[in-house]
Amino acid sequence: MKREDLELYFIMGTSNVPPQEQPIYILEKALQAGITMFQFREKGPHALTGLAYEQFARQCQKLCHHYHVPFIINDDVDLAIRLGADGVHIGQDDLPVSVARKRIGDMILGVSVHCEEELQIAINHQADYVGIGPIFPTSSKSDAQPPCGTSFLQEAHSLHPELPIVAIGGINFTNAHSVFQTGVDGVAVISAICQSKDVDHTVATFRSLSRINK
Ligand code: TZP
Ligand code: MG
Repeated sequence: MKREDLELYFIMGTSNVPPQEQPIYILEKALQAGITMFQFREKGPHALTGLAYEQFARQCQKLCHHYHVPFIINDDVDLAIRLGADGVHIGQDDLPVSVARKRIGDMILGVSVHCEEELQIAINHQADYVGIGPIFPTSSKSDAQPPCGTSFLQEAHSLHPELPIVAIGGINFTNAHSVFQTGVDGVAVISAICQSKDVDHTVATFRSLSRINK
């Protein structure tokens, strides 16, 4: 993967989208507007299952492919292999990084980390990038750890300048600048895009905030 792909990483599942909206349309608007990576994260109370889950994943994959944006699957290594996704993202409660790496070969592997020890394990097992967060309070992940602020981002980036890092959790226009200032490669967002009244404007604003700090 290119580290620029992390600049504006959009994550979405059915539960993240307001009831009057169609998830696939939000993804298409976000792709048209210029998101740089997409993660399929089908979790929570209204999550699809079975065939509907897989069909929705395939639809999202097709759209991402059309816009040349990497398509990453959250947690579900089997689905990622079956679909030939561009990559997988796992957290600390999923399968071990070493096992995921063996199973997916050279697909992109992203790992959520919260401390230096987890970071080092991810690096040792050839994670392609790490996600750090929640940086700020978030209502999109019910089992999120307490917000950690930007200091660990700064530390991780200075200790491992070669490692692609994306920040996640509660990131919006007001606080994105403080995140980009740490030198990380990008921001991952759910609600900022899923709940946006103007996805074009939202995407363009995040991308210009990123450029200001380059
Ligand atoms: N992991 C840590 S925070 C989070 C995930 C998946 C949710 C981010 O969503 P939002 O709406 O951008 O705060
Ligand atoms: Mg997970």
